[in-house]
Amino acid sequence: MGLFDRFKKPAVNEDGQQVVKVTVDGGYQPETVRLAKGVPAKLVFERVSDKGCLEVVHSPELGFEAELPLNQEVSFDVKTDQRGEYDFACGMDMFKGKVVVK
Ligand SMILES: [Cu+2]
Repeated sequence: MGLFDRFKKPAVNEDGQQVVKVTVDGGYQPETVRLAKGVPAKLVFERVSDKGCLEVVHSPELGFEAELPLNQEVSFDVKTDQRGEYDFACGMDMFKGKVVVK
């Protein structure tokens, strides 16, 4: 990995899971979540404002769909056994983010 690579390793919790927080505030921050292949992972969404139409987050590719109550963390386990890019989006697919596993 070069000096200018912006990949930051996600924190790993006591269960050995990569944990990435995604703040939902008129969009997804970060929009791109980078995960290391082969390490169990968890995405933690927290919607902190009413901006946009982001009450629901879903990902057919990653196999989750849920409502995001304001100011509550909602977590999903994410498989990392295959390299690839996997999209997630609001209920109407207007706001998008993605998970990159490599
Ligand atoms: Cu929407």
